[in-house]
Formats: sequence, C-alpha cells, structure tokens
Amino acid sequence: MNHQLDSRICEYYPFLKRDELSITPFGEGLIHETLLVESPKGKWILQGFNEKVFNYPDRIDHNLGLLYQQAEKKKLPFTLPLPLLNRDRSGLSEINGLKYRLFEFVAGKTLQQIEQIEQAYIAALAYGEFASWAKDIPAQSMQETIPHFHRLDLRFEKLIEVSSSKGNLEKEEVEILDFYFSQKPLVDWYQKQLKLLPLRVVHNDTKINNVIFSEDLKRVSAVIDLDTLMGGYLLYDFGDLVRTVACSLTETSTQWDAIHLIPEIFSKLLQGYWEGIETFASKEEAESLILGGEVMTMIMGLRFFTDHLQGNIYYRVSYPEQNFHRAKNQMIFLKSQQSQREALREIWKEIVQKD
Ligand code: GN1
Ligand code: MG
Repeated sequence: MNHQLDSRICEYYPFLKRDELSITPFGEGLIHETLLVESPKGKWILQGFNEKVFNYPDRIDHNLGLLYQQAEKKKLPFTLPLPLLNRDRSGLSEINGLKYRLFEFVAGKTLQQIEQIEQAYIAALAYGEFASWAKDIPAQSMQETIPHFHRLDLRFEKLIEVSSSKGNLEKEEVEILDFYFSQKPLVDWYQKQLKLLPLRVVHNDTKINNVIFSEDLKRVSAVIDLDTLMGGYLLYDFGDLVRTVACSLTETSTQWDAIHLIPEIFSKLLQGYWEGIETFASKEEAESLILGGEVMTMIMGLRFFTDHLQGNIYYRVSYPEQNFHRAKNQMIFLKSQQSQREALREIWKEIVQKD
C-alpha cells in the first residue's frame, strides 16, 4: 500500500499508528474505493470517497445528521455506521486531492448472494424495519445527494438522448436498446405512481451486500452505504431487494440462459419487508411493491447501458464490455419478472391481503 496514504491517514486520525497499519482492498462496491485498515489494536474501513458521483458531500452530512438525531430518539435493532470524525472534527479527510472517510469495522458476514432462503427474509425485514424507523424523519427535510437518482422516466429519456447521438451500434446493442425502449408502459405506470405515493426516507441501494449479517447469518448487524439515503418510495427499496436477491445469478453474470426470478425468494422478501412496513404503509404503497422489482431492474439496465455508450465513466468495470453485459443481464431478468407477473401477484395477495 501507498505509504503516503498511511502517514497522512494517521495524521488525520491520531489513534491510528503508522508503523502498525496494513491497508488492503476490500468489498465489492462499484462507486467508492473500499479499503480495510488493520492494526493489532483493531480494524477500520477506509473509504476513498467518489466525488465524481457524489457532488454534494455536505448534503450527505446533512442527511446523516438527521439520521443521527433520529437514532437518539428511537432505537434500531442494527447499527448504521457513520464516518468517524478526524482531528478537524470532519468526516472527510483530504489527501493528495482525494477525499477519504474512516468507519469502525463491523464484524460479521456480507453476501453477494444468499446461501439459504431464510436470509432473504432476514435482509428484507431489516430494510423494512429501517423504513419504519425512518418514517418520523420528514422526507422533505432530507436533501438529494444525487439529484433524480431513481427517476425512471428521466433515466429512460437519458438513454434515448445518449443513444440517438451515437451512430453505428452493433446488432446486439440495437436489440437490447429496442427492448428497453419497448418498456415505455412501465415508465408510464411509474409516473402514475409518483402522484399516488407518499415520499419516504428510504435507503435507495438495498443490495444484499449492503447489509452486514451476524457471523451465524441469523440477523442483520448493520445496514451500510448510507450515502443515497434520501427521499424516495418504498417500492425502490423493496424493488432493489428483488433485483439483487430474487435473481438466480448476480448482476455481473453472463450465463444468460440461467438468469431468472425465483418466486420462492420473492415471497420471502415480501414477507420480511411487509412485516417491517405493514403498520404504516398505505394501500397504494402496498400495491406498488408488486412492480418494484421491475422498476429497479429497468433503472439499472438503463443506467448500465447509458454508461456503456458513454464509455464506462460511472461504474467500475473489470473489462470494457462489462456495462453492456450488465445491461443485458438486467434485460433478461426483467423479462423473467414480467413472464411471472401473475404468479407474483398471487404471492402478494397471500402475504399482503391475508385478512
Ligand atoms: C452502485 O456503490 P454500490 O456498488 O453499492 C450504485 C447503485 C447500483 C449499484 C449496482 C451511488 O452501488 O445505485 O444499484 O451500484 N450506487 C450509486 O450494483 O450509483
Ligand atoms: Mg455497497
């Protein structure tokens, strides 16, 4: 590791001692750089903050402050790790023009995919409990850390704009673009929902690897990646769970024929999430969950495709075609969800309308 980073980090956080530290890459995030800091005295997570994606670090601070206040009023069954303050009492430390944050290390396990179906229930319950806990924070008081982050309609328009200025697309690129453009009815449905649903404080990035499970995988110890936490709709959080947990393979898979929705996992996710939100969710919100997975899968497909056409400027890639492959993966998964809409509605009726 870079020794200058070691010594500068120790200046910012005097409890770290340079001659004892090891700093190594950690985790699977696509936006920030995540490093594990180890010393005989403990472990921390050092995060290289991505300022190209998050242009408003002060808005993140504002939102985390509101979370912190809520945590003083009401307990949560898991932790929300916040950045540690440096010697200047700031959560951000600048080194060679880059910004870093330090977090306490939360012991436990992270998964890229569930190993047992019960883990779907446990993760979804945690995100549902989070929404319930956060409902007393007025959503309007949270600031947009990435403006229009999950606006499906705007992401759709962006892909139209970017693709129309590109000539000479490959045949397969055109096929996938056409598929996404054929999804206009989903965009129309989404726009109708915006008028029916209350704005809530939601997490907005409920991938399975954004929860830390206890070592025995029986409960959630922490919910992480809080930078996109802001106003949004419950369908976003439930939808991203469906996208990342109820799929047979991860979003990076290229085994096209094996990518599909697993209804039994959808059912467990809905049981868990619903248990967290049923005391306060409106009828319209409850209904909106059914298509949440489709909306979030479509958004990610549009975003991956747009990034592919723009030359991979946003998401970290391990090979040049990866964003194109991710967009194809999301297309296949979206088709699988749409072919099972009726079955999912039946599951929804059993869980949500049981009485
Ligand atoms: C990004 O940072 P990470 O990997 O947890 C992205 C999410 C996407 C996800 C896809 C700020 O999350 O919106 O769902 O990649 N975060 C941002 O894997 O764009
Ligand atoms: Mg993450």
